Amino acid sequence: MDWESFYDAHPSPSNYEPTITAVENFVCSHENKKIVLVTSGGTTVPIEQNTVRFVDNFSVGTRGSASAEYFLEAGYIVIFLYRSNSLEPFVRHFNNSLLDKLEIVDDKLIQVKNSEFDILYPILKKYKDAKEANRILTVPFTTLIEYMWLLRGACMLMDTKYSLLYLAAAVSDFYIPPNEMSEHKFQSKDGPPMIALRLVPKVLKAVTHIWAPNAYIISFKLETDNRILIQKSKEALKKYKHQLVIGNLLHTRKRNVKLISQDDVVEDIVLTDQDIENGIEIEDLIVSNVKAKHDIFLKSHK
Ligand code: 9Z3
Repeated sequence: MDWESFYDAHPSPSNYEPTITAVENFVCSHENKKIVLVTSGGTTVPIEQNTVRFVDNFSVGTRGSASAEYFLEAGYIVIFLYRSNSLEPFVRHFNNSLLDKLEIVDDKLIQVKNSEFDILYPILKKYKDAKEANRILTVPFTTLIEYMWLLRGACMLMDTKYSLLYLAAAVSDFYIPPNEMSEHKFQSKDGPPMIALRLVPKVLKAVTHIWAPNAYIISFKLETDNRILIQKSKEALKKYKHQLVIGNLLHTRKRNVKLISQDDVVEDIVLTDQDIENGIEIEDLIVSNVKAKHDIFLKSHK
């Protein structure tokens, strides 16, 4: 199925209109400023219409949520399109530990423990500053179909050279069309369910050629076999003609990525053990590199 038929066959999710209107208002309020769409986390593929079970993937949203923070620091306006319940910028630092950082003073007052202040303050300050200046919009999705609609809608609103599309979400290649799904929960008494997965159409070509041809576009390539990572990344660049592929391997993704550009240059970003001990995050280095590339792009597209 091609991408046009995919959108024809799968109507927009119920909350699509208000969500995309919010994106449009946000984009309009930041005209001619550098703005990035960060996609983050994995998509779910329901296997029953009344969904009890779904197919998911490993992504927890570290790449996207950390990158969104560094983009804000680098002066970008951020649209964070993320899988509901995956990691979010700023909040990610406290996901399971917030309650341990607080103490009850008396039955009218709760405060941050003294020992936690220096950790919490800078993060809370950046969060509040970004929120108060309306510099970040967070847009959740859960299913593959929700993601596909929101990606298209957001890209079409961001078709300018000031836009960076940073497509870090782990998007399923396979899905079950709703009309082929069982309506109700599978019953074990009926034996093992037979599930036929269909291919999800590749939409990157539509992103680069139709929806946002003027934007600076970065896709991510995930592999588990080191021997094919660079070759597959180069193939994607050739096929979709966008600006950059960031390649990574499942097990080393937090310490090594490769940036592959149209001129066939491969840049390696590697964190040492020392860097990791010092709390350096690879997304900090990725975002600085990407920002420099986007600045050059902007200069050459005056
Ligand atoms: C990535 O490769 C991201 O870096 C990760 C980040 C998903 C590995 P985490 O969320 O992981 O920090 O746990 N994203 C793109 C994955 C993807 O689906 N790419 C497609 C492919 O490789 C192309 S668009 O075929």
